[in-house]
Amino acid sequence: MTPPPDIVRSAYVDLVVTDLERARDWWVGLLGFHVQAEEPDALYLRGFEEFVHHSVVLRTGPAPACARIGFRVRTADDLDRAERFYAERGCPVKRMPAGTTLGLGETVRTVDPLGFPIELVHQMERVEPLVQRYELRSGASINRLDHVNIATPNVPVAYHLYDDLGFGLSETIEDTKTGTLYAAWMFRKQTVHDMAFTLGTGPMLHHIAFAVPESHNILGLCDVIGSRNLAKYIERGPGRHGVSNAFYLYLRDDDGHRVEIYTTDYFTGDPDHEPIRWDVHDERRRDFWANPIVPTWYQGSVGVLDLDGNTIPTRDQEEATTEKEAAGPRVKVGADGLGIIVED
Ligand code: 4SX
Ligand code: FE2
Repeated sequence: MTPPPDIVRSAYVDLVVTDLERARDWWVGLLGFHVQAEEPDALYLRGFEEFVHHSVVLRTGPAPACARIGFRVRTADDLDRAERFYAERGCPVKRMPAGTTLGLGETVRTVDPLGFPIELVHQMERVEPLVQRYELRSGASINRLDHVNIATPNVPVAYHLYDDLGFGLSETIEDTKTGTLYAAWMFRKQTVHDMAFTLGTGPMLHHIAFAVPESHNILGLCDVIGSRNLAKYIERGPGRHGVSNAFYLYLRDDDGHRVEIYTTDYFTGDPDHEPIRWDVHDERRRDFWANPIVPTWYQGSVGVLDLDGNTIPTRDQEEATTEKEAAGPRVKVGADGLGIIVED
């Protein structure tokens, strides 16, 4: 096995939207993303602390989907390592020449063993810093892409893949008695996560999260949403996460893409950093104030596309299978084992 590519961070997502002007009103007009570039069928967006071309591409298409999840790698050689890493695992791999996507150099595209379309890039176009262009900020004052959360029917398999890719583990939700792993948060950059895994029907994109400066930016966005009578877009929160300690809000756009606004998690870069393991029965794990989580948050996700743009079929979440669990009530694990309990 070759060494994995040196992934610096999760860097971008390419999303399919069904009405680009409606999406612009939401992503730019309401949330406050900066439009770096536009084409007749695409918008290239970034936050104000991003120094490269984009962290989101919105492209018009027939049905909402996630076309790609992008990772930035440290050197051009890491693209070769990426090609070998995924090929060794039986994944289709395609090299795309520089400029295939506006703002990106050469990339490696694959569909990973979990069924997700992953793209790795080294060279990204550097653009004008906007960090202190406060007069341009609006909405939630979006700073940067923080993480991508994927829904997958088998979280341990996802954990092992990203462990092989050199990701660190920051937090888990597990049944400390049976050892069942329900969710995991993993990082390359030195924060709580670049990728997280939610147990559920997959492969599907669960959400993408953007860091904003402070919790008041989230509360301010909520007030604007209230004033404009747009509360239908709020799915969960605002609140304080147990896992990650971040302050959060989840929104769904008109196509069902789930966007988390996220702020003030913690540093994970010490060499002896230890993961925090939450028991699945701890009511504070997902909301530190123990507010209940709306069921749609566990259920709704958006499908992903293969290298030819076709929707990848999904598998349902797997039911708990350990011996101890089999002896008790049958538990559907999509809701961390608690929300939905199926009696035999
Ligand atoms: O719901 S959780 O508190 O487990 C959580 C969800 C923590 C951090 C996240 O980024 C997230 O999406
Ligand atoms: Fe998140």
